[in-house]
Order: sequence, then C-alpha cells, then structure tokens
Amino acid sequence: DGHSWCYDSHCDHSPDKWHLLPDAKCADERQSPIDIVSEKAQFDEKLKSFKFKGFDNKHAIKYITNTGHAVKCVLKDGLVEVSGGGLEHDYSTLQFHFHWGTANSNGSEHTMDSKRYPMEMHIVNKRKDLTLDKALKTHDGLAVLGFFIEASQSSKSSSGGSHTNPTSGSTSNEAGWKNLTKYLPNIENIVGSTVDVTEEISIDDLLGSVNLHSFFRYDGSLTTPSCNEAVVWTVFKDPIKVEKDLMEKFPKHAGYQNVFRPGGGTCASKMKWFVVAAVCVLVPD
Ligand code: SG4
Ligand code: ZN
Repeated sequence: DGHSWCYDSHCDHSPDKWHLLPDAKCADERQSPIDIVSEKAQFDEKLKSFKFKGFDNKHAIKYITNTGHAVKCVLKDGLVEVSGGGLEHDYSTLQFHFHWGTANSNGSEHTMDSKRYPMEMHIVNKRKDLTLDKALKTHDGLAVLGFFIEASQSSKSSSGGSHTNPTSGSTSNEAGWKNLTKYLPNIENIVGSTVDVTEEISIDDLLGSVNLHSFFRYDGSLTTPSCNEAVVWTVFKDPIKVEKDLMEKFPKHAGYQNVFRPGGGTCASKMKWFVVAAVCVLVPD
C-alpha cells in the first residue's frame, strides 16, 4: 500500500519521509533515537536501581516473529515486569526485539558519544494501569530498556572485570544467544511468520553479566512509525557482549538491511550529566 515505510531509500517512506505517514509524530519534539552525549548528562539521585520480575523465567517467551522490520520475541502475559529505576509506574513487559546493520560499524539506534554499535536490543514495557492504546497516547505509557550489543572477543575469553548478573547469577549469555538464534532460519524469509519457542531462554540468559546499574534516561518516542512520543527511555551504558558468529545469524538479505532508525531527536544536546545514571532534560532554548 501507499503507506509502507522502510529503512532504506527504496520505498515510499524512508526515514526522512516517515513524518508524512498518516498520524505520524516522526518530526515532533522528543524523537528517538538520540546520540547520548555522556559529558552533558547529569547525575540524578532519583534514578534508583531497577526491579526486574521474571527476567529469570526460562519459559516466558511465547513466540519469535519476523515483523518485516525487526525480529521480535513476544512474551506470555503477566510473567515479566519492570519497576524502579526512577520510573513512576509499574510496567509489564510485552516483548523484546532487535535492530541491526549490515556492517559491524552500524546497527544500533542510539549512539554513545557518536559511537554506533552493531546491534541494539529493546525490551518494551507498558504501564500496567493502561491499555496499549492508551499507553501509546501517554507521555510515559511505555518504558523501553535499550541495550547496545557488541561482539565479544571469543566464546572462551575470560569475563574479567565484569560482574555477575544480580537477578540470575549467570555470567555467560552464550547458551541464551545460541538457543535464540537457532530459531532465526525458521522465520527469516517470510514477513509475519512466527515460531513457537520451546527452548529454555530467559531474558537474563541474553543479558548475561551486563551492568544494570549504569544507565541513561530521557523522554523520547517509538523509533518506528508512528513515532509516538510515549516512551521513557533507558539506555544502559555498557554493551551486552555476544559472540560474533551468533550476531551474524540475524538476517541481512534484502528487506533486512540496516533495520535501525539512523537519527531522531536532538535531546542529547540538551542533556545534563550524571555518574552512574543520567537524565536527558529538555531545557528551553
Ligand atoms: C519494532 O519494529 C517492534 O517490532 C515493534 O513492535 C515496536 O513497536 C517498534 O519496533 C518500536 O519500538 O522500541 N524501537 S521501539 O521504539 O513496541 C512497539 C510492535 O509490536 C509499539 C509493533
Ligand atoms: Zn526498537
């Protein structure tokens, strides 16, 4: 149809034209992603640690689907929840999905001091007290947790310097990523196809030993049309390390190239800064 959107320049609506789509907010005030300028972020003591419920549940994923724009893992209802972290509400986790590129030098949506990582994982959470419809129209209706992903040196490398994931106690995410990527060949060629997940995979199994206590916070938007400005963003500072072989299992054929929004808002230029956690505060010009 005439309302299709894509990430490259070979469709009706490439990212620079997303704002022309019906009801799209893609040229509004608090668009995501942003470049996180760490120097301009400011410590905020209200940003406490997160509480993650069910991140260790190995049976929480219902199915994996090819959305045509991402690989999405849909969770079973009510098993996974997120609160704390300075969020003002309790959120239930709906799904997580991935953005990636064709080269190691691109793929993430957010950038950290202009550095773009090869992949980014988004865990999408909805305010428990709102329906999805209402959440999409509310300034903090959704809370998305963003993780940069980078290639680990090798599967056998020591995890020196990293610490144990407090929720799961696990330090390696290799089994989790192996189990997840096993399903990709089943769905990669047909948009809309799904595969039920029977392997044991928890969210912690994918996060591994990543530091969950250092993150950036700003008010932004969905990074796909309609770009609703309904997202409280958390972008964790430290990347998840994943074996290169496993990262490469994400499809890179036509239609699945560079599935990330290259730019979004300019909030980062108006951030204040913090040590462990940071907040992006929109300051009037
Ligand atoms: C991806 O395309 C997901 O598949 C979408 O999930 C998601 O939309 C969209 O990205 C935007 O999310 O964290 N990148 S993002 O801002 O979560 C929603 C769908 O279910 C509403 C459409
Ligand atoms: Zn996303």
